[in-house]
Amino acid sequence: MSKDLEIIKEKCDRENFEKIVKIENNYLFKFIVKFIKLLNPKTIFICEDSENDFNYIRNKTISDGEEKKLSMEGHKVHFDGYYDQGRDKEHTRLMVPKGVCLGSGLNTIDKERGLEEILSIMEDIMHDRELYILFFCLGPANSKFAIPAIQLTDSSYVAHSEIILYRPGYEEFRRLGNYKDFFQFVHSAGEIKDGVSVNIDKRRIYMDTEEDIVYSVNTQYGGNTIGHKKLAMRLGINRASKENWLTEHMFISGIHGPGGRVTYFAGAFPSMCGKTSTAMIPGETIVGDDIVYIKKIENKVYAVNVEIGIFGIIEDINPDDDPSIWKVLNEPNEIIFSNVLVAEDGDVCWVGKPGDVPEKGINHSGEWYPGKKDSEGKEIAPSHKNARFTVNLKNLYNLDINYDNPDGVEIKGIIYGGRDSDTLVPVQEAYNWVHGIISMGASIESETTAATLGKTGIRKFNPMSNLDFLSIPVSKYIDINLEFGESLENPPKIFSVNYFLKDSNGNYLNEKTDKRIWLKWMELRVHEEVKAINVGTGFIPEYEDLKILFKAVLGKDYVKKDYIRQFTLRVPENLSKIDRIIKIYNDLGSGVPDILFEILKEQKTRLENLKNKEGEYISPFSF
Ligand code: SPV
Ligand code: MN
Repeated sequence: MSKDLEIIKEKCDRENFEKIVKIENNYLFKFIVKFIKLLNPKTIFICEDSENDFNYIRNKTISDGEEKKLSMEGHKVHFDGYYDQGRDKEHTRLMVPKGVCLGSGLNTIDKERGLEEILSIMEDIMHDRELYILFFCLGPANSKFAIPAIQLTDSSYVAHSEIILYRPGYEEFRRLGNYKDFFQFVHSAGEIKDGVSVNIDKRRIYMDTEEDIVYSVNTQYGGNTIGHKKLAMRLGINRASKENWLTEHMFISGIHGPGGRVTYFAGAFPSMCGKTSTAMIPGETIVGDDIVYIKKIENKVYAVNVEIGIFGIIEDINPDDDPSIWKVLNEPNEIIFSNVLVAEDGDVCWVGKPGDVPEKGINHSGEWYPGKKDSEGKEIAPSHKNARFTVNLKNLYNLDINYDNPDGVEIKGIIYGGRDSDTLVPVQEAYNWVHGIISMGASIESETTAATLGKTGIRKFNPMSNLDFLSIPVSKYIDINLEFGESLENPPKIFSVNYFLKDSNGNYLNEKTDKRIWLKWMELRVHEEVKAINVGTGFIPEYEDLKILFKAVLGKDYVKKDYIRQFTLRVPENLSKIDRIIKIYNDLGSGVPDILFEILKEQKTRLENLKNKEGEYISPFSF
C-alpha cells in the first residue's frame, strides 16, 4: 500500500477506505492526503454515486443542525448567518503568482500571501468534524464537455446542495483512473454555532487557477461555498481560454417555434435580473439556468448545462408567473429552502408569495415577527431578498428532452440582458457576431442586486454578466469571445433584451410576460421569418409582427402606443452609455482589441447622425 493510502486509511473506516481505493488515482490520493494533513478531520466519509451514500448526507444535515425538516415531505430549510447572505466579492480573490497581472476589474491577491493566509485559517479546522469527500461531473458524464471535480467539505448543507445540483461523478472518476485534470474544491464552514458559521470576519474564498483548486472558509452561503457552482466557473473560464471554448454565465432554453420546431438559445444576465425566469418561461423548455460550457463542433455551436439543478431566487415566485417552479415548490420533492421564513406549522413563506405573512416564525435573523429590526435599525423582511430554493431539474415538467444530451444542444441565438431602467429597448438584434459581442455582451451595465453583499441599485459594468467570475483579464476574455464566433460561417445571432425599462415616472414599460414575446420574435429572426427595422443600435421588431405574437401567445391586443413607448430609440442615453463603456475600456489599458473601440465609435456616429436628423427620442415608426 502506498504511503498516501496509509494516511487515508487512518482516518477512514473500512467501508469508506474501500470506496477510495477503487478509484485508483494517485493524483487524487495525493490531493486528499495534502488536505487531511492540513484540515485534520476527525473522520472521513467518501460519497459514492449511490442513494445509500446520498441518504447518509441527507441525514447528517438534520443530525448536525445545518438543515431542518419542514412540514412537507422532502422539504428542508437551511439558514445562512445574518451577515452571510450573498457572495462576498471583497474576500473572493484570485491568487496570482508574482509577475502575472490580470488587469483591473478582477480581485486578486499575491499567491504566496494568499496561500499563507488561507492555509493558516484552515489549519486543523476540522479536528472535531467529519470531512465529506464528494465526486461530481460538470457537464454530462463521458462527453466532450465533461470535467470531473471533487469537493471536500465539512458542511452537510454544502454536500447536500451539490448532490441536488450536480451530476454524480464517482463512477466517472473510476472510469478515468489515474487522471489529473480534475477541479478541486476545499471548503470548511469553520466554527458553527446554532447551525451557522460564526467567524465571518475570517471568511475567505481564494482561487488558484494554476492548480485548479479553490479554497473557501468561514461561510455557508451557496455562492461562496458550493464549489461546483461559481467557484468552478473561475476554473472553467481559465481552462476554456486555453482550449478555445467558452464558460459562460448563461441559461439554455429550447424556444418552440412554428410547426413543432425547437431552437436553442443561451442567455447571459447578471444575478437576479431574470435569467432563471427566462429559462423557465411558460410554453418553452429548460436545459439550464446558470452556467454553460460552449464548444464549436464541426462549424456549429453546442452547449451543455454544467449543472443539473437550480439554486434559484424565491422572492416573488407565484403560480401565475412561475407555474412550473410553483408546482415543484408545492409538492413533496427534495428541496432545500434557504433564508425563507418558516411559520410555526412548518410552512414556508417568502416575500411575494400569495397569501398572508404569518405573525411569527423563524428566518435568517432567528425568531421573526413583523416590524423586527436588526442591530442597525433596519427592518427585517420575512425572507431575505436573496433567499433561494435548491432543486433538481428532473422535477420540472418543462424540462427539455436534451437537458442531459452528451452532445449538448445546438445554440442558434445568444441573448444578453441587464437591469437597465433608461437606455436599451426591450429587444434588439445585433448586426453580426462582432457587433453583438461588443455593443451588447461587452457593454452590459446593470444595476446591482442583493445577490452580492453591498448596496443595490448602482449601475455597474458587467461584460457578458461574467465579470464577477472572470479569472483571466477582461480584454483577453472579450478577445476570446470575438474569436469564437469569427471563425464560424454561420455564428449564432446575438440579441440584447431589457426587461427593466421605465418611463420618466419610474413605471415599468413592460409586463413580466412580455419576455415570452421577445423570445418568440428572436426565434423567428433566427430562421429569417420576420423582417426587422435597423435603428442604428441594431434591428428591432416591426409592430405588426409583435401584434400577431402578442395575440397568439398572450391573447393580448398590443397597441401602437405601447410599441412606441417601449421601442423609442433613446439617443442621449445610448450615447452616454457608449461614452461610459469607451472610458471603462480605455481605463483597462493595453490589450483591449482595437475593434472594440471601432465598433462603439461607429455606433456613436450613427446615433449622432440620427439625432441631427430626427431628434433625441425617435419613434420606431420614423425609421
Ligand atoms: C448568482 O448570484 O449569479 C447565482 C447564485 O447564480 S450564486 O451561487 O450566489 O452565484
Ligand atoms: Mn448565477
